[in-house]
Amino acid sequence: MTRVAVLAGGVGAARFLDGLVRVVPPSDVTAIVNVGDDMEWAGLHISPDLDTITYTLSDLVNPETGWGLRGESRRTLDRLSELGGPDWFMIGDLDLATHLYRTHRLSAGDTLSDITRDLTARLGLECVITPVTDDRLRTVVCADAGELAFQDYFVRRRASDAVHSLRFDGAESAQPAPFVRDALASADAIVIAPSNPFLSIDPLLSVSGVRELVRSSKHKVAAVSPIIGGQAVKGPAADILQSLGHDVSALGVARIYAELANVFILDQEDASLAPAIETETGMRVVVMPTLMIDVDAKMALASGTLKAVLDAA
Ligand code: FO1
Repeated sequence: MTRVAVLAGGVGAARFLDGLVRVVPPSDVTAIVNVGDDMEWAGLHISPDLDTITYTLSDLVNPETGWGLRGESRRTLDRLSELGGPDWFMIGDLDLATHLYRTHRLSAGDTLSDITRDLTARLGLECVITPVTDDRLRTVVCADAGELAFQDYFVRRRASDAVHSLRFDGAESAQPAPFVRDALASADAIVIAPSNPFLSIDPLLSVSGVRELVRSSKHKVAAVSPIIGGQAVKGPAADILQSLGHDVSALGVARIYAELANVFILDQEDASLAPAIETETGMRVVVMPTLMIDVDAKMALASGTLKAVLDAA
């Protein structure tokens, strides 16, 4: 039995987990998921990263976007738009059911982690998917335009603002959700998924005690680079590295993770950076293909990452 905990954001993490649950028994996997992207939309609670991971692992995700549900329409959104309601965030007709269900249960006093457990069980998933916290946590992006709520920055303004800094509203008091501490402490391996280090992983780590737990487990932690050839596989990670004054490369990411991880998974395209990363950060660098273009690639990345971290531990 190899228990694996994965610190997870959205699409990149979902793809990594999709490979992981095919190479180890899914019941040995816990995804600890960012909720800094959560928002209230038309009175509903939306948890994009939890849903992206849940839909991907249950093979329901829209393969073109990597989020939302396959085959859904936007009829409700179009009608909402005609009524003058919010229409800049694409909530599909089938996805809407998840938000209705979640919001209804939250308003009845249930926790986000309980609701997520029930949703994932309904979909037949055997792995644990848990929000990092049941408390309110919201990523706020500080830019020239002022303080922007995460989805305002990311979707409405198309991540076009230079990011000056980020803060995580609620982090001071947010407590880990019930299984988070245990999952980290009892894991044989912890993987920092190829997610955005600033927008997906940092909010997770800001929850009380989580960074400390990961740091003290450093011998069993691997981080997978979300940057290949100086570019993000998806999203604004490269732009944010730049605007926050980091090296726009896998080396820049490795410096950020050096305090937390023992192993750094580097794409083959960046193999020439391996010696510099090892010397500068002390992490063991393992080079492999990290682009998750199909199921085989996802499985190879997951098993390669696991082997690297277990060998090094
Ligand atoms: N991303 C977009 O770029 N545009 C959207 O309209 C959008 C809607 C959306 C609805 C539900 C959901 O679960 C995710 C959605 N996303 C959308 C993705 C989401 O903004 C990001 O993937 C994450 O928050 C970043 O990890």
